[in-house]
Amino acid sequence: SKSLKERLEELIPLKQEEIKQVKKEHGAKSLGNVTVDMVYGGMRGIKGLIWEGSVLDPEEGIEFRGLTIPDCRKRLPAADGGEEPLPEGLFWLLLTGEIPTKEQVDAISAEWAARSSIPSFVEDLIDRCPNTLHPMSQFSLAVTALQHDSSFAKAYQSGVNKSEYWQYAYEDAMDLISKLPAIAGRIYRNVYKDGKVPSIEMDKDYSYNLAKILGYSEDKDFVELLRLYLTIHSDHEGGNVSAHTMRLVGSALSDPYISFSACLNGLAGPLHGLANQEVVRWILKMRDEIGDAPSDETVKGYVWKTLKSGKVVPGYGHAVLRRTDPRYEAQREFALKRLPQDPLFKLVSQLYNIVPGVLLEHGKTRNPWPNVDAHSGVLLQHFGLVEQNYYTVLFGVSRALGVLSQLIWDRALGFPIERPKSYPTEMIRKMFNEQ
Ligand code: FAM
Repeated sequence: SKSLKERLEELIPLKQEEIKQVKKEHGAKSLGNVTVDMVYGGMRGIKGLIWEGSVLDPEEGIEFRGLTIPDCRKRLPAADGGEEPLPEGLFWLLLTGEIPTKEQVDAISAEWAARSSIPSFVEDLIDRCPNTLHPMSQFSLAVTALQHDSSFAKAYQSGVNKSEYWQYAYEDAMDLISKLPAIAGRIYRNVYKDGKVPSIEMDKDYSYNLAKILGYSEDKDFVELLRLYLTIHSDHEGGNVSAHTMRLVGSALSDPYISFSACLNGLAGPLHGLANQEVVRWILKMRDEIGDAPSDETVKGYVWKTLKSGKVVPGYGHAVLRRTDPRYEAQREFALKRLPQDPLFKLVSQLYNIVPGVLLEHGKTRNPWPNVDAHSGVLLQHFGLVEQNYYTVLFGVSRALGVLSQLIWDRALGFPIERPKSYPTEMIRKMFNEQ
């Protein structure tokens, strides 16, 4: 059967042709009106990006190349003896739009393991970070340092033809994804353990190896959780902060490493990927204040206290979604099956019954339902990975699959440098006062 790169090579000219046709037929049509409110409102609702891998519907949630999360859990290959999809398969799906065979997925696992070692200067760099430097900052700086070996940057310097850019972007993307467990694992071991980093097993899948390097691979349920986790956090269409940062920085032909490092810095914001850390902090604080088995009324009081002190309830709300995040639902299903009695999971469930009502009564939040981050942390806590400042690193490992697959397409399709128009407020006033 075909390798991923061979299949991609076949698909690229077809997509280039399709886009040529779409532009010819529909190029001059309008995708909608842009109001002044939208421009001040974080560009919410402005249709301004092409993103092939996934699309987010406010009601249906995320679809990866047309597959919902339940579809992916059913149809993507699982590990031998496992149930959850292997993220290797999701990566194949994101890149090609096709569901790979188990054999193709195994080939990706083997390739990623084979490319996994990191240069010793990057190890030294991570080792020299103080334990007090946030894991996301360490992650981002290690990824930047990997740029040392970027084939894309070298090819650009040597003046390669732009029709070949995607091939170098592909090689960098594969290398970078492969090296993330070694980086993420080293940061974890340095900050929270004794700094000794176990080696990767060449005949094991990506999630197993990440679990091993973190120190949790003996628990099969944890490895399964990681497979699910890495699959569902991968992609969430193009406009979210991390994905859009990747697109924007990559559009200057910055190589995949420094583009992804920028993406990670966006993910590290508390309104975006860092929310998973914030959720656990907030729940543990709640437990300290009101105990393990609080009444609904006491929980309600705690939520109101958060809102009245001018803070957000982390893990709730979404810029696009208008229902419970299917990524939350998938994690809830996992918990109901494998850890139904876990006390923190019970608190999370209780919050699910209470927070949306409070947010509705509060009356500001457009979407009162939980997002992905409301659930992920308590699952990790259950398996002993209790260091919440580390959680966004795992989100970052997963997000690499989505943003790097799109970056390869960006280069294959010759997408131009991004350059939207901006105005000062004074010009907006003049523009309309004079009409
Ligand atoms: N708690 C309290 N207030 C909230 C809220 C929440 N969970 N979610 C939204 N609001 C407020 C929001 O701050 C805004 O207030 P102001 O008018 O005073 O500025 C108002 O409700 C309207 O906001 P919105 O239109 O409903 O949401 P946005 O599209 O502006 O923002 C989020 C979306 C996700 C940034 C926002 O819901 C939020 O801050 N949630 C908590 C943080 C969080 O969980 N982020 C993770 C999102 C996740 F899916 C991810 O990116 N990984």
